[in-house]
Amino acid sequence: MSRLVIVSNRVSVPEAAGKVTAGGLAVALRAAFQSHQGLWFGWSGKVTAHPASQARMVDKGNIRYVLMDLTSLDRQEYYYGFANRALWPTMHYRVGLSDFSRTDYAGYLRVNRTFAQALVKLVSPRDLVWVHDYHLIPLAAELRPLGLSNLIGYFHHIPWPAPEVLGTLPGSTDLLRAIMDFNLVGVQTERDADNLRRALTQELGAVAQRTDVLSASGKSTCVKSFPIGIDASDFEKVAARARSHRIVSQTIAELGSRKLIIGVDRLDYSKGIPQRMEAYERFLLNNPDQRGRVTYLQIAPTSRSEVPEYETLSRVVNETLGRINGALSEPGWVPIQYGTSAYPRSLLASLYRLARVALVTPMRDGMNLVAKEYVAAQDPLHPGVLILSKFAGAAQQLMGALIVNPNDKLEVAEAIRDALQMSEPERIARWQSMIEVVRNRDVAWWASAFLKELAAQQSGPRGGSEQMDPA
Ligand code: ADQ
Repeated sequence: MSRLVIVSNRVSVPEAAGKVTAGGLAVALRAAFQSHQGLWFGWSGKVTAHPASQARMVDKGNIRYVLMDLTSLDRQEYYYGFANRALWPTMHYRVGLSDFSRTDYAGYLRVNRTFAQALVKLVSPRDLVWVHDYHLIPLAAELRPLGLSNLIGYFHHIPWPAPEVLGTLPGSTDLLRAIMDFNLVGVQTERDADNLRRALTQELGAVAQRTDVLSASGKSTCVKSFPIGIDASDFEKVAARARSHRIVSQTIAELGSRKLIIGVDRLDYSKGIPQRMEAYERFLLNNPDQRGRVTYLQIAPTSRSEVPEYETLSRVVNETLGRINGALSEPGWVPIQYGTSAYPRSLLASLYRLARVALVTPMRDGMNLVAKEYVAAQDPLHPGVLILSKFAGAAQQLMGALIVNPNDKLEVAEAIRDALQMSEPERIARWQSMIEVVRNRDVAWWASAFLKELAAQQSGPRGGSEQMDPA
């Protein structure tokens, strides 16, 4: 069997990740290694004045972790700058927040080139190379001129926006050209795949060879959707275990007969946290009998706090929270409880199971694993209700959720009311339809479907003659 080489912005070595970090990517990528030996290459998370051009290696189990350090300028330009201040907002349709800088873009390309130069020495001819996420879109285009003709796949974890939106970002046509150097490009939903195919056709004049395969300038690439999943059976098991954690017992004691509404998200403007708090406020204003009968717990670990837009978001969330709690609290009851800690999976699973309603209302989201975790954590005899944004990739799969437009606070408020009033038979029927998808399309399915499709692509310098662009 061919070796697997995974490349992602951050590499999470099991011991180094001893403390809990928010993010399902590490779990997902470890699933990919279950059936392959291989390498996991990327940034160590460390910044040094003079990083070595050779990577550091750590062997654990069947994985060799290969770690690169960055300079502080690299981190500023590549990571905080182009990836997180230009690409992230544009890909999430927040064009107004996108801040393009030519210097940051040059830094982004420089880090991709440095990674390619270090990586090329480590790849053997039959290895499958799988690159992850928007930090590394140019990586295959940097690897090809160094002579790497292996099959290279790319998975895009965040939304791929409509061509008109992507087109607002300077450099986006170059990124599309770079996409053509991957043999397979995986996205979360059919909508994302359609957006990317349209962009390749409109901007590069790519021609469809087969339904999913597009060719341009002698290169061809396959664009397909592979909705990412979670380790459903493990999550179900963890959630069903006794609730021994102090925070869980305290939550149960404090709730009494109140119903729990839960939100769990990285503190990111794409997640719609202030808008969600205001929708909950609208629910309380429209249903005064519910005051004191529900508690909304929002867990939102801080992320990317060095990026100015995230600092602003943190302030807005705190102001919104303070205003709502100040206006609506009563003796013995606070409407919204808010925490920013990262929690172990088992604790999150127990809290999901306690919650009658989950509010997963991002303004845009590639998939949203919290929605799937919430479904997997439910008690099959007394499941809760998922309220899910139509703009999360998960909404394409979880039809049993109450699907809402997060921009419409009244609609979300009414969904909260309906969820709290929903009969048990309806909750069970909706949950059963969702758990089936969560189990059948789990993370192992996702990794193996992608890798199977990658291995089925044609290798060689860039496709055989039948895939070449006739033009
Ligand atoms: P994220 O934007 O990080 O991922 P999401 O898919 O919801 O969003 O994953 C978040 C993960 O972090 C979940 O596994 C959740 O349990 C965990 N998490 C959240 N809060 C936590 C806390 N307080 N403590 C511990 N863990 C916490 C990106 C894309 C998504 C896409 C994923 C995977 O933005 O759209 O679903 O990648 O492809």
